[in-house]
Amino acid sequence: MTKWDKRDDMLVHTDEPFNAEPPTPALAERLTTPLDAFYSRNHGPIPRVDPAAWRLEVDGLVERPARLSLEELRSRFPAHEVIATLQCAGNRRAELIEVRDIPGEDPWRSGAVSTASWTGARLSDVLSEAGLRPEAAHVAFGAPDMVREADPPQPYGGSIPVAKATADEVLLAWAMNGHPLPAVHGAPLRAIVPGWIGARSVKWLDRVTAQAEPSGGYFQAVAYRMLPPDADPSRCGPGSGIPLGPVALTCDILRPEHGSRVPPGPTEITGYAFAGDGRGVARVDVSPDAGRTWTQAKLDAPASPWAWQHWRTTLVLPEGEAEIVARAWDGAGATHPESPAALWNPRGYANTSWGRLRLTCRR
Ligand code: MTE
Ligand code: MO
Repeated sequence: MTKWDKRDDMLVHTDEPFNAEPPTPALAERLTTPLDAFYSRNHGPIPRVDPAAWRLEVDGLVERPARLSLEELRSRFPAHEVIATLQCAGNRRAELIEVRDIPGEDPWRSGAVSTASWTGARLSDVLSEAGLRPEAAHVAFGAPDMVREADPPQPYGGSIPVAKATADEVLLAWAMNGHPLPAVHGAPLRAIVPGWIGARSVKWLDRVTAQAEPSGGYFQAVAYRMLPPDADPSRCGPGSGIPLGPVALTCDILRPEHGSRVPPGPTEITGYAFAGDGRGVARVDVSPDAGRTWTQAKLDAPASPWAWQHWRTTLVLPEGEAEIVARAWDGAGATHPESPAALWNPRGYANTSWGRLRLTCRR
């Protein structure tokens, strides 16, 4: 085990702050990702929060502000379990960097996506006990981890609109795959915003604020926004670009591992597709020859509207170099772009291009 109880073969982008992703075959085995393989994305140092001293402040545009201990949260509100996939907006940035460099951002490969069953109280239950005022349009999340890279340095945070905050699937979670939340994943409590970019699922959550406007903090107003390709991020002020929320339809290949060598002949290809905000995946197509011919994959039924769906197919691969691609379709008959070049953006977010796997087929 390496740092933070992760498996030895994690690809660690940076130690401080800790940013690590598993090799993708580790994501193919089970619907829910084992804790030691779950990716972790951190902007600052991982705080060690004393659960006995910790309190959640509920404030802002509410009738009855509250200060809740973990015990109060667990005893006063019914516990719910939601199987949800977290995907970092920077997942697969490495492929965007191949198109054009993205200085200062980690080159995440295909492993910044994982799924867990989360247990906690519904944010909507906590908000209705506090009494949301009609002017409340957004719910902001606060955390104690100071991020030096932010401009100006500030604790991590973000917000979601009230419509999402009061939806049944959004949790204040204290458990992950049936275990108490590990420190690296936000102990004692984190927000889980299923179907939205991982950045909104704020860890070490200590404040929930109802407000009229989205969070003005760096991670909502400046980062995690889709800038136009000709923008210079260092000159883009707060509010530039498209704020990222729901995850766009995407599909990727998990096994065999990218760049590996397999014998020619029948090869099982496994991957996932995910349609973000509860939309569901209707079909996955896989091509053994970079998109000239296609075959339909066998797609698992969704375990939850908020979780990825695994798929598999067997392709007969000839000797030589193979380029396998995979794409998904949603219930509206929409699919996603073929190439990372079609999606390149200055901060390297939301690369939802076709899953692409290069293999060497040799005995
Ligand atoms: N919450 C805090 N307090 N600090 C952070 O740096 N990173 C966010 C989000 N919540 C972050 C945070 C991002 S960008 C992602 S993708 C997810 O946490 C990653 O969650 P994980 O580390 O549990 O996989
Ligand atoms: Mo992220």
